[in-house]
Amino acid sequence: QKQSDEQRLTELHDKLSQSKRVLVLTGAGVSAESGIPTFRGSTAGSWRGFTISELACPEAFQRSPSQVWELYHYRREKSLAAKPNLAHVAIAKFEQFCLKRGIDFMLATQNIDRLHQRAGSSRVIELHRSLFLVRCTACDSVTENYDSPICEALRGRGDPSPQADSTPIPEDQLPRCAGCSGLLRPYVVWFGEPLNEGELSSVQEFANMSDFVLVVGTSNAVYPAAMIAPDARRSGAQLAEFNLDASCSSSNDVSYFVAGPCGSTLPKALP
Ligand code: BJW
Ligand code: ZN
Repeated sequence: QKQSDEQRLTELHDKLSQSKRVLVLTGAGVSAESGIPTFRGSTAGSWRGFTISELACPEAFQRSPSQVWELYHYRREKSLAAKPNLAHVAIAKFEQFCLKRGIDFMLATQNIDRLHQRAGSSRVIELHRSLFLVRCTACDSVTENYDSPICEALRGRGDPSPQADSTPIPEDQLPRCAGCSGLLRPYVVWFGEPLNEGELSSVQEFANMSDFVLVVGTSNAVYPAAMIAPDARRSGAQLAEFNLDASCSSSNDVSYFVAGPCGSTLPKALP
């Protein structure tokens, strides 16, 4: 069994080097080995006992901008302190390999932590945007923001334990727009909000013309990202999936399922 797993990996490695077009689609599992908790599955984190769908929505921000900012402040600081792991590095190296060989390559991630870019990936489509983008709720201007902390009132806040101080921070002390002083929000894609249509369709088109789609560290529970691989499969792409847990498959028609931590499996599979 062990030997045949190795043989499958070698076979996948060879097929990838002979491909013309490859899409890599990643989710939270790719950052798990950097110490960033996932949303679902055995590596899931929790924040004050809430589920992600309770807080990652416009209604939660309307109800309590302080609470939602505490959560995103916590995740910004955690991501800034984290380092890319061997899976991020293997993907960045694979992009360079593809560039040299004339293989068309695209990386689309659901992650908002920017660890792919920090590992050296240069063309990254951030389907759910980024922890380091903010948008003004008054004038709609979007800016990049790496301040740590993002505002003084959030310093030391955001502790994930249910016993943490959750006294609301007054709105005028939350992150504000430099232009119009309106309230800023994290510019990530919350439930019920559309993904960037142009970016999504460019990923879908690319996927549907790919020889291979590599699905890495995602539970495939969130749409429309969860449709990309099964759609590509119907258009003729082969799927290779990398997950700790075999029950997370994106499609029942995966050519290669590689179980295990992707920081160990990806470096073996990717040329
Ligand atoms: C490892 C590992 C290791 C661990 N190695 N593996 C169709 C059907 C039903 C519902 C819908 C539908 N279409 C739309 C919806 C509604 C909704 C939705 O999908 N709901 C589902 C819950 C059913 N979708 C939306 O609302 C989307 N918007 C939309 O559709 O808009 C339509 C619209 C059009 C026009 C006008 C208005 C609206 C938006 C979805 C946005 C999701 N955003 C979040 C949070 C925001 C950013 C943030 O705070 O982070 O994005 S949700 C959260 O889940 C986050 C993630 O990107 C996303 C996906 O999670 P991911 O990456 O798969 O992580 P996990 O934790 O689920 O899985 C980790 C996996 O890794 C596990 O499998 C582990 O086993 C594995 N793993 N360690 C390898 N070391
Ligand atoms: Zn503004």
